[in-house]
Amino acid sequence: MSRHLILILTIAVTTAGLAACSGDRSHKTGHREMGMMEGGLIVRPSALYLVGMDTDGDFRIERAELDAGTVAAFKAADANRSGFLTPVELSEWSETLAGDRYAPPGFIGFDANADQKVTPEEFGETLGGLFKQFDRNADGVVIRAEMVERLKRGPRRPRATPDVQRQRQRY
Ligand SMILES: [Ca+2]
Ligand SMILES: [Ca+2]
Ligand SMILES: [Ca+2]
Repeated sequence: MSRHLILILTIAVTTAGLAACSGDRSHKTGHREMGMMEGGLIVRPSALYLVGMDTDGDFRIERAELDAGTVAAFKAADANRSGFLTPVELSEWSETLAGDRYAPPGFIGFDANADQKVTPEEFGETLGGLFKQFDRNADGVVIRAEMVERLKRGPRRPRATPDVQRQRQRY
C-alpha cells in the first residue's frame, strides 16, 4: 500500500470517527429534556404525557382527568395485557406520546423499585408526580401556561473568562 493511500485512508477513518462522535452527541442530547423552544419559550416532552388527558377539551387538565387518563394510558401501553409494563412497552408508549423512546422520566423514572416492571401504581405515581411538578400554583389543575416555561438564558456555554472575552473582541 502506498504511503499516499495510507494517508487518505487515515483521514477517511478519522472523519468517519468524528462524524460518529457528533452523531452520538446529538443522540444523547435528545435524551435530555430540552423541549421545544420558540421565542425563548420551551415545552418539555413530558408535558405531552398530560396534554392528551384533557378529555373535555377545555385546555385544562384536572385531577379527575389525570386519574382517568392514567388508567387509560396504562391500558394502552400494556400491549400484552400482562398487568405491568416492560421496558419495551414503556419506551414504545413514550415514543408515541412524547416523541422519543427515552423521553423523561424514562423507564428508570417510572420503575421506582427497579424490578424491570412498571406496575399501575408506579405508573400512576410517576404521572401524578409530573402533574404536581407542572401544577405550579398547586390548584389541582394544569393549564397550558404551567406547561410553558420561559428560558432565562440561552443554551449553556462555559462562561468565558475575561482573558477569553478579550481574545474574542480582538478577532
Ligand atoms: Ca379538561
Ligand atoms: Ca417496578
Ligand atoms: Ca395549576
